[in-house]
Amino acid sequence: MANQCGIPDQQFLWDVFQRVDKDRSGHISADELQIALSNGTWSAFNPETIRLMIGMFDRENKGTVSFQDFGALWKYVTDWQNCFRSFDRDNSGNIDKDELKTALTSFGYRLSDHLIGVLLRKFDRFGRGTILFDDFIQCCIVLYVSISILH
Ligand SMILES: [Ca+2]
Ligand SMILES: [Ca+2]
Repeated sequence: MANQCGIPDQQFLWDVFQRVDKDRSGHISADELQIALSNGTWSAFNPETIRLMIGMFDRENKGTVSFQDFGALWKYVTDWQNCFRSFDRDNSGNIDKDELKTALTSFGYRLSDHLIGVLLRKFDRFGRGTILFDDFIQCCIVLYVSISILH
Protein backbone atom coordinates (compact mmCIF):
# COMPACT_ATOMS: atom_id res chain seq x y z
CA MET A 1 0.00 0.00 0.00
CA ALA A 2 1.43 3.39 -0.96
CA ASN A 3 2.12 5.92 1.76
CA GLN A 4 -0.16 8.91 1.43
CA CYS A 5 0.97 12.35 2.42
CA GLY A 6 0.25 13.18 6.06
CA ILE A 7 -0.76 9.63 6.94
CA PRO A 8 1.62 7.83 9.29
CA ASP A 9 3.65 4.81 8.34
CA GLN A 10 1.58 1.70 7.53
CA GLN A 11 3.46 -0.53 9.96
CA PHE A 12 2.78 1.92 12.79
CA LEU A 13 -0.89 2.12 11.81
CA TRP A 14 -1.18 -1.65 11.57
CA ASP A 15 0.22 -1.99 15.12
CA VAL A 16 -2.29 0.56 16.41
CA PHE A 17 -5.10 -1.09 14.45
CA GLN A 18 -4.35 -4.49 15.95
CA ARG A 19 -4.27 -3.07 19.46
CA VAL A 20 -7.61 -1.32 18.95
CA ASP A 21 -9.25 -4.33 17.25
CA LYS A 22 -9.62 -6.26 20.51
CA ASP A 23 -11.75 -9.11 19.13
CA ARG A 24 -9.54 -9.47 16.00
CA SER A 25 -12.54 -9.13 13.69
CA GLY A 26 -10.55 -7.03 11.20
CA HIS A 27 -12.87 -4.10 11.80
CA ILE A 28 -12.97 -1.41 14.47
CA SER A 29 -16.35 -1.13 16.16
CA ALA A 30 -17.66 1.90 18.07
CA ASP A 31 -16.97 0.14 21.39
CA GLU A 32 -13.39 -0.66 20.42
CA LEU A 33 -12.75 2.90 19.29
CA GLN A 34 -14.23 4.27 22.48
CA ILE A 35 -11.94 2.09 24.63
CA ALA A 36 -8.89 3.12 22.57
CA LEU A 37 -9.62 6.83 22.87
CA SER A 38 -10.54 6.63 26.55
CA ASN A 39 -7.11 5.16 27.33
CA GLY A 40 -5.55 8.54 26.74
CA THR A 41 -5.96 11.62 28.86
CA TRP A 42 -9.70 11.63 28.41
CA SER A 43 -12.27 9.84 30.50
CA ALA A 44 -15.19 8.03 28.81
CA PHE A 45 -15.21 9.39 25.28
CA ASN A 46 -18.59 10.82 24.23
CA PRO A 47 -20.39 7.90 22.47
CA GLU A 48 -22.21 10.28 20.12
CA THR A 49 -18.86 11.64 18.85
CA ILE A 50 -17.65 8.06 18.33
CA ARG A 51 -20.78 7.28 16.33
CA LEU A 52 -20.33 10.40 14.18
CA MET A 53 -16.66 9.61 13.52
CA ILE A 54 -17.28 5.94 12.67
CA GLY A 55 -20.07 7.09 10.32
CA MET A 56 -17.70 9.40 8.46
CA PHE A 57 -15.15 6.66 7.71
CA ASP A 58 -17.47 3.65 7.44
CA ARG A 59 -17.57 3.23 3.67
CA GLU A 60 -19.17 -0.22 3.84
CA ASN A 61 -21.98 1.07 6.05
CA LYS A 62 -21.53 -1.61 8.69
CA GLY A 63 -21.02 0.59 11.71
CA THR A 64 -17.32 -0.35 11.76
CA VAL A 65 -14.07 0.89 10.19
CA SER A 66 -11.75 -1.40 8.20
CA PHE A 67 -7.95 -1.06 8.12
CA GLN A 68 -8.21 0.64 4.70
CA ASP A 69 -10.14 3.51 6.29
CA PHE A 70 -8.39 3.46 9.64
CA GLY A 71 -5.47 5.64 8.46
CA ALA A 72 -7.86 8.43 7.55
CA LEU A 73 -9.74 8.07 10.85
CA TRP A 74 -6.48 8.15 12.82
CA LYS A 75 -5.32 11.27 11.01
CA TYR A 76 -8.71 12.86 11.64
CA VAL A 77 -8.43 12.23 15.40
CA THR A 78 -4.85 13.54 15.62
CA ASP A 79 -5.76 16.63 13.55
CA TRP A 80 -8.56 17.34 16.03
CA GLN A 81 -6.17 16.87 18.94
CA ASN A 82 -3.77 19.44 17.46
CA CYS A 83 -6.63 21.78 16.68
CA PHE A 84 -8.04 21.44 20.21
CA ARG A 85 -4.61 22.09 21.78
CA SER A 86 -4.08 25.19 19.67
CA PHE A 87 -7.43 26.66 20.76
CA ASP A 88 -6.96 25.72 24.42
CA ARG A 89 -4.75 28.75 24.92
CA ASP A 90 -4.49 28.48 28.71
CA ASN A 91 -3.74 24.72 28.54
CA SER A 92 -6.62 23.95 30.89
CA GLY A 93 -7.56 20.82 28.91
CA ASN A 94 -10.93 22.28 27.98
CA ILE A 95 -12.42 25.04 25.88
CA ASP A 96 -14.14 27.98 27.57
CA LYS A 97 -16.48 30.46 25.95
CA ASP A 98 -13.77 32.86 24.69
CA GLU A 99 -11.69 29.98 23.32
CA LEU A 100 -14.78 28.54 21.60
CA LYS A 101 -15.51 31.90 20.03
CA THR A 102 -11.95 32.16 18.68
CA ALA A 103 -12.13 28.60 17.35
CA LEU A 104 -15.46 29.06 15.57
CA THR A 105 -14.41 32.43 14.16
CA SER A 106 -11.26 30.86 12.75
CA PHE A 107 -13.43 28.17 11.10
CA GLY A 108 -15.26 31.00 9.35
CA TYR A 109 -18.44 31.02 11.46
CA ARG A 110 -19.83 34.41 12.40
CA LEU A 111 -21.93 33.62 15.43
CA SER A 112 -23.38 35.99 18.01
CA ASP A 113 -22.23 35.78 21.62
CA HIS A 114 -25.72 34.53 22.44
CA LEU A 115 -25.47 31.61 19.99
CA ILE A 116 -21.99 30.72 21.23
CA GLY A 117 -23.43 30.62 24.76
CA VAL A 118 -26.21 28.30 23.54
CA LEU A 119 -23.67 25.97 21.88
CA LEU A 120 -21.49 25.98 24.98
CA ARG A 121 -24.43 24.96 27.18
CA LYS A 122 -25.55 22.28 24.72
CA PHE A 123 -22.15 20.57 24.50
CA ASP A 124 -21.02 21.15 28.10
CA ARG A 125 -21.87 17.65 29.37
CA PHE A 126 -20.58 18.23 32.88
CA GLY A 127 -22.09 21.66 33.51
CA ARG A 128 -18.73 23.36 34.11
CA GLY A 129 -19.03 26.14 31.56
CA THR A 130 -16.38 24.49 29.38
CA ILE A 131 -16.24 21.90 26.59
CA LEU A 132 -13.96 18.85 26.58
CA PHE A 133 -12.11 17.41 23.57
CA ASP A 134 -14.76 14.85 22.50
CA ASP A 135 -17.64 17.30 22.95
CA PHE A 136 -15.70 19.93 21.00
CA ILE A 137 -15.45 17.55 18.02
CA GLN A 138 -19.17 16.80 18.28
CA CYS A 139 -20.00 20.51 18.47
CA CYS A 140 -17.95 21.25 15.34
CA ILE A 141 -19.39 18.32 13.36
CA VAL A 142 -22.96 19.19 14.33
CA LEU A 143 -22.39 22.83 13.47
CA TYR A 144 -20.79 21.91 10.16
CA VAL A 145 -23.68 19.60 9.24
CA SER A 146 -26.39 22.10 10.29
CA ILE A 147 -24.78 24.93 8.32
CA SER A 148 -24.33 22.71 5.24
CA ILE A 149 -28.06 21.93 5.34
CA LEU A 150 -28.98 25.63 5.56
CA HIS A 151 -26.89 26.52 2.50
CA1 LIG B 1 -13.21 -5.58 16.10
CA1 LIG C 1 -8.90 26.45 28.04
